[in-house]
Amino acid sequence: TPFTDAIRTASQAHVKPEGKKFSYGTAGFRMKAELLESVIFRVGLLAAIRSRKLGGKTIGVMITASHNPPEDNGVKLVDPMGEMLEGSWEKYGTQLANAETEDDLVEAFAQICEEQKINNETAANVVYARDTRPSGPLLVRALESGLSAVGANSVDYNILTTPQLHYIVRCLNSDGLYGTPSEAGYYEKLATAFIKLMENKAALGPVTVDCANGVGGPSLRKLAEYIPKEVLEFNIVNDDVDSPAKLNHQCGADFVKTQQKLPPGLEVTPLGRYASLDGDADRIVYYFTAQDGTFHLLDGDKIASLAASFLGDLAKAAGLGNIKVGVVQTAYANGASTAFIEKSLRLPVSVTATGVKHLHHEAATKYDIGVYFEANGHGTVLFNSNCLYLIQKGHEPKSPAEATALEYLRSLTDLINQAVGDALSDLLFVEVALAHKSWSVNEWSGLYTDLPNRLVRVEVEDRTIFQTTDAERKLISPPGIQELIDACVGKYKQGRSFARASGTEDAVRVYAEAASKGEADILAYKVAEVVA
Ligand code: NG1
Ligand code: ZN
Repeated sequence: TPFTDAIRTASQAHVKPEGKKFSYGTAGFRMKAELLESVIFRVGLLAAIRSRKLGGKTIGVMITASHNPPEDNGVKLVDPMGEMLEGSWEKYGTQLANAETEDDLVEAFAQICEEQKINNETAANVVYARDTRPSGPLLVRALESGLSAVGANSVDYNILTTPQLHYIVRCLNSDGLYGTPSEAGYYEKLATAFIKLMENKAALGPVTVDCANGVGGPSLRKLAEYIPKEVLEFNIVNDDVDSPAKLNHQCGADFVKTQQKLPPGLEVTPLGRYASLDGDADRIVYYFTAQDGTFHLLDGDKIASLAASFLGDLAKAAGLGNIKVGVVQTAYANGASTAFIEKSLRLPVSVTATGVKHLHHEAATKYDIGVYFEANGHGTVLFNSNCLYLIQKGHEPKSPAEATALEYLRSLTDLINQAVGDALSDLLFVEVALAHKSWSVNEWSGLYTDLPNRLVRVEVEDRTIFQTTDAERKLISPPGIQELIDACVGKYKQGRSFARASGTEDAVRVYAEAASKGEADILAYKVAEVVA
């Protein structure tokens, strides 16, 4: 390729740690930041190839390690419509990252270009951003060095939340139809839709948002400037991005979801609304304390249930009774949420493998309005083209009430990030749903009661032997294990349990739920023993 010499020279400044094996997984590349420099340099090469393959469409590169500790970092590619990199290309990321020498690297680059029939004269366009981690600037330089070695045009968007970069990528590839491709354009689009949706709705009182001391803090502060206090007041906490050690430490969405408790130091008023973002602001969970002080979590499943209920009602009110509203979950969704959506809301639920790309794909292809959320709070709502057509012009409202509901739906398609799960967009969406239903957190929480559950991490010699089927709910290998798990589950009322290899950590995860907390714990430990 014309870039052989440039790649070879530039690569010498970003040497691969010898013998280290890298893999582009569900979350891209993620590890201790000091191991990442060569990987990110090579991701620059991959981003350029991907852009050329797609005729010069803009590709995004996000440098973040989300909810992981401050000393970690990571990198992910964003495809033109703001989606995760197409799965079949992940192997190229792995291939480039693992090339041991400069010779191996130029050869791998040439091989991928040949396999994908890349015309290296085509322009390559790449945009990138990073979260607030201290390792970010150095890694950005490695990325820039990779991009320039292969002649890519690039724009640095500096510090953004992950979903903001996804938004910008989608804007850049949508001829101005999705929005203005800038950080300010993002705030304006969300705030305009939000203010419209909150017109004539009673104020809810302030919402307190724990920003995990990550990039969500400064971003939410800027967003809040576009929203009058009378419409919604934000109480922003844990937004110290100048003390790296505080990032995701004893705060944030992952802490609250896994520990099922308040972030220490948070002052709470009973029945107030509290939310926590993760370190790159693509996940959110809500929670509150009752009058008696007990903690109640409103996780991704509760958000999905609220969203499905609200949107299902709105579609009917708009006279769009034939629109197919559905919910996509993973095996980690609480069984009580699935039962609520199917039996009380009478809406279909699909279950996919873990990893947002699977949920996103299912929601986009199976439903007109597809609500998808992981239990940990990552998710969004997708409106397909049929639905967008009906909402925008295809459906003639038959009454003023239908016209109003249609108008609401139109604003919701602007409020809800169509590219990826987005904590800031989800935050505003939840506030709208509660305001429209005139619900307090109590009423939202009361949609259903979570089944007690337990998640256990099991260290095993080789997690790759754990192969699953049925959306990861059943093991097909090692042989005989699933039968043992079934036997354990059979002993517990409302028991459900499964084991699968984590896609992001070197471990097997065991999930169990049952009628009581004690039983869920015992079931989880019994199944963990079977797996270990
Ligand atoms: P793994 O490590 O494959 O279980 C975790 C989360 C996923 C998803 C990914 C990507 C659980 C049980 N798993 O996946 O939901 O968020 O990380 O970040 O929470
Ligand atoms: Zn995240």
